[in-house]
Amino acid sequence: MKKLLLAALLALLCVSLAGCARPGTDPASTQDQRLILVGFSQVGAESDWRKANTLSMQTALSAENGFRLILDDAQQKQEKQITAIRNFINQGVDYIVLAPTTEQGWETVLSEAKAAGIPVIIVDRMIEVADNSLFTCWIGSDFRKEGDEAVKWMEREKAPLRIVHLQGNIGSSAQIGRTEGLDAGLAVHPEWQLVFRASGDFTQAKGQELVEALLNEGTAFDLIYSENDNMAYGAIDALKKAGLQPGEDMKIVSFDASSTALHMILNGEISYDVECNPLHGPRVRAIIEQLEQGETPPKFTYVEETAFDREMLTEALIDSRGY
Ligand code: GZL
Repeated sequence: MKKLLLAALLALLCVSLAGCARPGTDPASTQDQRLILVGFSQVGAESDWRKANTLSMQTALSAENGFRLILDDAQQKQEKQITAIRNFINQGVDYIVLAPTTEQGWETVLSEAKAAGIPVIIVDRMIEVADNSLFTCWIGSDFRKEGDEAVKWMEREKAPLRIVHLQGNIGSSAQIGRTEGLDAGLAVHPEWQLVFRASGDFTQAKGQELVEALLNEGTAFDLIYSENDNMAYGAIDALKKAGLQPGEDMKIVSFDASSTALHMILNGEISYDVECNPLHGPRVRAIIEQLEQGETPPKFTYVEETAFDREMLTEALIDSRGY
């Protein structure tokens, strides 16, 4: 009899536990419902930086840390991000994380997220909206400061420079800020000349294509200002294919400071690389945990970043950086 009573009590306990779902979630599966459901709209997988950023988010927002992450890869298209956000709203996620392709065009869909009562966290690049209440907070980089850092190094060259400028996706904060930095440098250095400027979409293939075309046209230049490492890799491939030695025949300044690029600094191919730190996962996890506790994280958080030349680098330092 006692065993029967105990079994009945245990069964009753299991049923009541299964009922303790996160408010507003469908008690589909007991395990899932106690997890914080996060919809993450990611730009794409266009670069080492982006892949490191995605891995950082997946590692931090894991089930063992109390999250269920729904990742959407927008293949660098804003319209795909807008669709993904609407899907997240329909799925009733607890939070939306957006790594925006560009700065403009977010009012409508973020108003829908706000109307659904879903907090939106913006990571990496910035968005331009008239109403800042459309997102809860932003964490990312100061891209203008990154551009100024690169220009400071270029000034140390103390030489006339014919500059090839490989831009990232036009309209992204990373492109806007890094381009502003270079333009500010060009404005005060009449001995610098911009001989070419175009977008390589932050991809290695496009970076190589642009520089190959320049070399085929016989364009002469002393420095490539590449707004990310993957376009710099493409530029290096193009230079080597033409029998030129990057770092000798012309210098390359890049952004992101991913491990492959830092090794290219050690071998002399890249001269200077401004860090853009992609490891936002732990930062976003901390923000969500603060919000879960009813705390208010800062509206804007800039990530501390540095820059690297050959003198600063060792294999050990590169290995210690995590991406
Ligand atoms: C910068 C990030 C940029 C990287 C590129 O924060 O948005 O996008 O610099 C990436 O590598 O494609």
